[in-house]
Amino acid sequence: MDFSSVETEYRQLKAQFDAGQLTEAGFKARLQELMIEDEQDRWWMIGYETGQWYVHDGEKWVPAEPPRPAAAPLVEVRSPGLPESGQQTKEVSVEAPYTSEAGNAAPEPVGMPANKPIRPRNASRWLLAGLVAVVVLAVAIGIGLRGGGPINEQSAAVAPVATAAAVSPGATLVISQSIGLEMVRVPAGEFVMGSPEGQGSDDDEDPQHSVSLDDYWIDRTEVTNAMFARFVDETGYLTDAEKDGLGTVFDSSTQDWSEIQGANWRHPRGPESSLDGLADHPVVQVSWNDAVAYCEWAGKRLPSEAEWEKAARGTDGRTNPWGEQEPTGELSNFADRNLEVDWSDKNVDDGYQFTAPVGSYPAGASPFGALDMEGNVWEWVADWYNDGYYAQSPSENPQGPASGDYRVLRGSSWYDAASRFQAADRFRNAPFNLNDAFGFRCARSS
Ligand SMILES: [Ca+2]
Ligand SMILES: [Ca+2]
Repeated sequence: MDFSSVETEYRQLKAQFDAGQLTEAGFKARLQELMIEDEQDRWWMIGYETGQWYVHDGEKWVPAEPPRPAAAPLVEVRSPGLPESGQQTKEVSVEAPYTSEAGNAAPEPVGMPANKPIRPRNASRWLLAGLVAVVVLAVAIGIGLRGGGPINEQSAAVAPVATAAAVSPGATLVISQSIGLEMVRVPAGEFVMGSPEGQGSDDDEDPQHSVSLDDYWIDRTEVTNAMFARFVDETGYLTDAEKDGLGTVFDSSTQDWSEIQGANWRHPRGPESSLDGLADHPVVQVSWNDAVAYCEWAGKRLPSEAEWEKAARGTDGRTNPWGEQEPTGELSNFADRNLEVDWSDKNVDDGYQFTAPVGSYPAGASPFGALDMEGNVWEWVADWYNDGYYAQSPSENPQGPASGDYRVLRGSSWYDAASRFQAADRFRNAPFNLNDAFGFRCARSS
């Protein structure tokens, strides 16, 4: 991508916008994707109204001409052959994150797209409107602060209130937040991570090793649609699925995953589906990027892979949060008789074909009182994935490899066979991938 390519794309997007084929939010989101970096590591973007180039000087966006031979001025073009809104070509091909062939097999992640740039932290979408809008917004924010806005989750999270005793042995505190989400505290200390050689479902779980972690808190359940909606309402955040115009949905009739136009967190099973009745179900169709954005807004972060596993299986090396046995209809939401697939257990009824309301299986709580650690939805964690990482990971507070192509997911889902359920099981996917079985929960240091 170079400056002239960005200008070409800008002109095409502008024409679509003027023709009503692209919403303002969609236009801004697409332009954000077009930010580029020059040889001096400075970021450049085009203002959506002005067509003017802006460069980020480390503090703010300022109008400037990009460092290249003088180019033709930006002119508005109207192309007769523009695609319909929602069908624009996109650079990133989001393929089905995994196949259904074996039900409990860890499928190969899909290929990587061209790298998306890491934006400057304060490159918010409203900057696209230009400096005037920035000034207006800054004034508005100032007024809002002086007026004392409502307390948001972030401020509530800073001052947690102890409200309940342990729900099971080992859980020491539960904190409540303003929107009803509880976190459980996991005390500092060692636990057994991974599986002995030859005993894991894949060979990326060995060597089994002892890991010591500092104190931390982790959400008691997966993040719900109601909680995610509040984040979006307050921030105007657009998820990767919304920006790309499609999500990935499991189709029981084909027992496979399909890319569906219009599937996103608001329409988890495709454009005809809605969140009606799903407020307390885990949010899905969210990428690792989306999960990170939510947790940051909430004043939290994603758990490390080690933090997730300790919260799930405690310190005694047990196989599942509740102990050694495979899941039952009282312990977890997995591929039971409600999901018509070859690998489902037809003798068990856990009550749900797809997601279940979070916290539906209190008998399946982990030793620290965390719920849904196995089943319901897969959960993104912070770490990059590397199948050999356990042979070299530090014994204290491991944070995962320094880089990688895939991020780790943990905990299995409504899609997975009971036989897959092991708290040490590791899965991975590209950070922009998503489907209706991927969700997350957040953590924070004590
Ligand atoms: Ca189920
Ligand atoms: Ca889960």
